[in-house]
Amino acid sequence: MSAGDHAGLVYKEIKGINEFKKDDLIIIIMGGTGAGKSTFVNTLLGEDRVKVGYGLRSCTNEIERVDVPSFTRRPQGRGCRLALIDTPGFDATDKDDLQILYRIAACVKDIYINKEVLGGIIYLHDISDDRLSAAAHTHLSLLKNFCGVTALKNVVLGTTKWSKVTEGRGLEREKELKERYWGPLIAMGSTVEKFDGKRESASRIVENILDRIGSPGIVLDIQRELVEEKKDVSETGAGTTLKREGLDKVKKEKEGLFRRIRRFFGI
Ligand SMILES: Nc1nc2c(ncn2[C@@H]2O[C@H](COP(=O)(O)OP(=O)(O)OP(=O)(O)O)[C@@H](O)[C@H]2O)c(=O)[nH]1
Ligand SMILES: [Mg+2]
Repeated sequence: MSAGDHAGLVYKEIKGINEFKKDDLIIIIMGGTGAGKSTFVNTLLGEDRVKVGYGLRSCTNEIERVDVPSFTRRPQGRGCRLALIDTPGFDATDKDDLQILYRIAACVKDIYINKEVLGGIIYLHDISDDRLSAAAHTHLSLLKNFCGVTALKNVVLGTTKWSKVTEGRGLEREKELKERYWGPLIAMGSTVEKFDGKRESASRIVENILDRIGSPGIVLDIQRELVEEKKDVSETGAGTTLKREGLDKVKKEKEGLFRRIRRFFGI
C-alpha cells in the first residue's frame, strides 16, 4: 500500500466518511528566522497568539500549533477547522538547522502517525532581504527534499515585508527569485504569493492552499522516510541536504548576524 493510499484509508477511518472533506486541515508555516512566520499566524487569527520577535535574536523556539476554530470564509459555511503550525526559523541565532529540522520533523511525523490531514506548507521569504544567502539556498534544497515532488504542489512561497521596500524593488526581487531560485519549485507546482501584512492577504494564501487539495491532504517525503522507512532525521533527504550543503558553521553564523543587523537597522 502506498503512503497516498494509506493517507486516504486513514482519513476515512477517522472521519467515517467516504470522501475527503476540506476541513480539519493542518498548514505548516516555515522559512528563515525573522521572515515573519509568527506575524503571519497572528495576522490570520486577528490577535496576538504567538510571540513575535522584535530584536536581533530568533524568536520562536518550539513548534507551536494554533487552532483556527472556524475558518468561515469557506463557501461551505460550515466552518473549516484549521490548525496552523508555527515553526522556529532556519538560520536561527541559537540553534543549528539540523536541530530545527529535528523539531519540525517530529511534528510532521506526529501528524502522519496521528492520521491528521496535512494541507500544505507556506514557506515565507522576506522580500526586503537584499540577497539570497548561501544558507537560504540550502533551505530551498531542504524544502524540496522535505516535501518531495508530489507535495510541492501544495507549497506556497510567500513573500513578506513588502512595506520595507519600494514596489519596484520588491517586484524586481520577486522576479529574480522566481527566475533564478524558485524555478524548480514552481515547475513542480509550488506557487508564489505576496503577503501584504493584512488579514485578507493571509486568508487568501491559506484559502489558495485549501482550494488546491483534491485528495486526502499531502504526504511529505520526510513523513514516509521517518515512519515507513524508519529513518532517522539525519538520514532523510532533507537531513542529508543539510549535511551535504552544510556551510562552515562560523561563516554561516557571521552571515546570519550581518543579515539580522542590516534588517534591524533597516539598511
Ligand atoms: N514591515 C513588516 N514587518 C514584518 C512583517 N512580518 C514580520 N515583520 C517583522 O519582522 C520581525 C520578525 O517577525 P516574526 O513574525 O517574529 O518572524 P519569525 O519568522 O516568526 O521569526 P522566528 O520566530 O525567529 O523564526 C518582527 O519585528 C515583525 O514585526 C511584514 O510583513 N512587514
Ligand atoms: Mg516566529
